[in-house]
Amino acid sequence: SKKPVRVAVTGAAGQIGYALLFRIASGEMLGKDQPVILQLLEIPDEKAQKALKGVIMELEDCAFPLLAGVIPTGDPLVAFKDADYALLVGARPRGPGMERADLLAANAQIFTAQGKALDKVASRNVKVLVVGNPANTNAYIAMKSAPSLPRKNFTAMLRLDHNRAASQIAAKTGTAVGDIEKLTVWGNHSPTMYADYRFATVGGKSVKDLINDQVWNAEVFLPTVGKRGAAIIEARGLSSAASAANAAIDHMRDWALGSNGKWVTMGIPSDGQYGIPKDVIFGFPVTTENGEYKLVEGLEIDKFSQERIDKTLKELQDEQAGVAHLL
Ligand code: NAX
Repeated sequence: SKKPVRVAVTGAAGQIGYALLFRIASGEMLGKDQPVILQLLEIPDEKAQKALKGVIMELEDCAFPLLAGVIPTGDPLVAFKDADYALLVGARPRGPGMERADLLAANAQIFTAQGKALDKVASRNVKVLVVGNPANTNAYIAMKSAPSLPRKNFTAMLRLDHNRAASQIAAKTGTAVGDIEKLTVWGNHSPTMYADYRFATVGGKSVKDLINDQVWNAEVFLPTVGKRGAAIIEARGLSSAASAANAAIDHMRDWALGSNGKWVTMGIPSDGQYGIPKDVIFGFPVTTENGEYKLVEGLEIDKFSQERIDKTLKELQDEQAGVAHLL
């Protein structure tokens, strides 16, 4: 049987953690033949560590055959030790009266420390997914704080936006969501993201031709996908958790095991393609194979799309500028 791999998860006692850990331990992320050791980070605070213990008791009670060990900790150097995968879910949420700059600064501190810890102790091939918001900028900070690790190891989660877009398109066209291909979401994980179905197909047919309604695209589809997180909070009284955990599983599974030629969306450090400056962590269409992602290049960007891409890029560059003095 295979040697266990080490999967670090931060914010492990939070609501996404609770929807995520059991699926990783059951083999849904890395395969039903891949044993895992979970290395779970929570803030050192007594209450958080106690809640984490409770989650671990439940993990034990699942008797997952693939779960080869669980390490709870309040120390990033322990959590990331030899980690093959790191899912950075824990982040500082915006509190009452907190300004955007305060939020950026609080998270810059967390992701600088975690980036440094990854740099020091993680596997040199560690695959990092940042879920905690602002996800793209947090991934950028972690990447910049880990200079001895390859830049390409750092990614941010745009997959929830991708999956939300796919679901809206399936509903609009009366098709099965699993049949939709070549969809992508450009940019920041925020309401400025640009979900782009111009290249998408369903059952071999063009989604754009099937919908054939630019007003729906601009005035219904994009706002619905962009504001979906807020709509979930409004309905549930809590932010998306199961769907976020599901997207994290999708992102890591495809990265590790391959997408079989299918396009998926990942937030990855730009190398300058599509006019996105180097190092900006941007949502792009990629395919994945043999543990590597590959950007889908050469897509035509029309005027409408360019405006959307410029807008989401500007927001990301403003966020980057807001943390530049902290790096
Ligand atoms: P919760 O508040 O339920 O859980 C977060 C957990 O992280 C808490 O238990 C907290 O103690 C812990 N934590 C905070 N700072 C930490 C640190 N420095 N080290 C280790 N643990 C730390 O939030 P949850 O609903 O689980 O959401 C987690 C993050 O995901 C939030 O930042 C949220 O905004 C973000 N999201 C990102 C999404 C995406 O698509 N990229 C979608 C869903 C979600 O909103």
